[in-house]
Amino acid sequence: MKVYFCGSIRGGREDAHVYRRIVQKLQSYGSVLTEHVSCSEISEKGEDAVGGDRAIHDRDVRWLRECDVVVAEVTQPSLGVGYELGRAVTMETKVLCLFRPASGRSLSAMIRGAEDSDRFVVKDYKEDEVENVLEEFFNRLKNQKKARGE
Ligand code: 6K6
Repeated sequence: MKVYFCGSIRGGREDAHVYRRIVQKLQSYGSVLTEHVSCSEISEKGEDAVGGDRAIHDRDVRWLRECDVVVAEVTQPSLGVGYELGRAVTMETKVLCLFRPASGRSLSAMIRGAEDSDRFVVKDYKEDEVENVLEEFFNRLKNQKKARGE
């Protein structure tokens, strides 16, 4: 299973510790293509990659095409994460969005309103529930795949 994890970089790094927890759990289900999003060393500048922003964009879109599932932490608003989610919807990839209401923020209607409880799932959670929420989602995903004979 290839998992694409989305989390804010230039949108702000306040939730990096939550991203680390999520990526750690996701690694028990398969390979996380975007592990770097959870690195504590990355600043809000988003660090330069060889080839600059074009190379980052093109590699990430290629990984989005390759992955089996997208998991996004959407509490910290990020243009990049919103863009990735829009691309994932067009690719008909399964998406789980995780939002923490305790942040005091209100999730964008374009994310909350995309929920269809099948391909695009939005889940409100508390930080200490994160592993259980992922467990539940991936168990359901596994059962759906089994039912389809995949
Ligand atoms: C190098 C090492 C760490 O970061 C870099 C360079 N920057 C990026 N590398 C990879 N993916 C990126 C980078 N900047 C943004 N993204 C993608 O956009 C990630 O997959 C995130 O989910 C999302 C964050 O977007 P912003 O708008 O918050 O930066």
